[in-house]
Amino acid sequence: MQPIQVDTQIAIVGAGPSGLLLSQLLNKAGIKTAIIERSSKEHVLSRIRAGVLERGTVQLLEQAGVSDRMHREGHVHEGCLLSQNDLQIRINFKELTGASVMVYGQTEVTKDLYDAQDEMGTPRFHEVSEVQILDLDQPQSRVCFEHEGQSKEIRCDFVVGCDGFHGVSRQTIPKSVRKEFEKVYPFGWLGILSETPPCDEELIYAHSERGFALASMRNPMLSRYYIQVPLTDTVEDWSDDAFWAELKKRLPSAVADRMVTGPSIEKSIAPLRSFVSEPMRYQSLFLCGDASHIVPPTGAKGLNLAASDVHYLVEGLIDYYHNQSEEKLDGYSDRALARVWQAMRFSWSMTTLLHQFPEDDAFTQRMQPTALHHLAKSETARQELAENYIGLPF
Ligand code: FAS
Ligand code: PHB
Repeated sequence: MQPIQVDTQIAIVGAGPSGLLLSQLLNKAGIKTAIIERSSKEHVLSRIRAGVLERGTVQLLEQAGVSDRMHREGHVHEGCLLSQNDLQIRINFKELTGASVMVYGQTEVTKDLYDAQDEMGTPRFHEVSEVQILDLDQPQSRVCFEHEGQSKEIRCDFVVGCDGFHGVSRQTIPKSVRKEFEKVYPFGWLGILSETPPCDEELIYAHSERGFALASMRNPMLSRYYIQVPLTDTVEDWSDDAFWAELKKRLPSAVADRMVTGPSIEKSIAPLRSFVSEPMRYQSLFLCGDASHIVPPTGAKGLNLAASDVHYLVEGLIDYYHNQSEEKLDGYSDRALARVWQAMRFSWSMTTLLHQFPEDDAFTQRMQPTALHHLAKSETARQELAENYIGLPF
């Protein structure tokens, strides 16, 4: 039986932040899209992930017309803290760069994008399976999939893989074409969400001999905390009491003393890796976000890199459809990768600076507190960290 046909200009695989933001910006420019997503909308919205938006991402969400709730409920942060036992080092973004970041959860960004895409009436298929990306070397490409017991097919000009690290789109690029770079870290992040007031007004990235910890937040009554754990640990190994006790040992004592603890409403362990797959274009297929690259969350770059990829690709597709120029599309991969690698370096450097690496010798371990003490004394060093944290220009 013939598959049910859907014709559009851009087929998007994946309805996470990359896919939804790309679709929203293209639709606002009069470019038609259709999105397919492996999971249910509820499952996508149940994910607890990033928390910090760079200024470029905020501007892109404003351009997409989905920033009202973010400006109402998000929190502008003009700095963050790094700590080493009881030493607290404030990185004053505003003073050092003139910029700030927005603390507003990825879950909320995704919710706002879903609402906007529902208003646009953009075709979106959830809980699809058997996804195949075909005819990338033809004038019309095809994305075939199963949906609600039927075979369906999107015919389009271009396909954009926004399907994350475990998606199908990167694998569609022949291995002989792909060049991959990977560093897997020997630890993970155990994260919890608790309906408690944050322990500080700003984020605290904590170095301690016991391991890394991060104190973050979502709103004045919703805190997000992480501690570095061995890869062999599971969520079941960590009771709430054990988590709170360990977290307090890794944060400055003044912070630990004022911390309000409570039951976790979400608890998960995420592995950490640095990964890049080049190129980000193959014939009529483009990759955006985690489909092409993964950063350890230490630099709060994952979601923000997805945003800059989308920005570059939208510029290219608007030039193609509105000005019949392919120049920016041809330059997409190199342009996006240049910024990806800068974020890779920063995320790797923050991870290396702040985590305990079991294999490190005593000398290397001494380099971490030494670097942190330099950061405490050197405005230049703090400025370098600040300009990367708030986000390099798109
Ligand atoms: P996503 O992975 O978010 O979305 C991809 C979508 O494609 C998913 O909905 C998936 O279901 C779908 N998909 C996959 N295969 C498919 C197929 N074959 N067909 C159709 N759909 C398919 N970043 C930070 O900045 N800070 C953090 O603290 C942070 N924590 C994270 C914790 C975890 C556990 C993970 C996995 C990531 C974390 N990240 C963090 C990074 C994260 O925020 C990503 O950068 C962000 O989700 C990237 O968005 P997308 O590129 O849309 O990929
Ligand atoms: C978060 O709040 O989830 C968060 C914030 C900053 C990071 C990583 C995670 O670097």
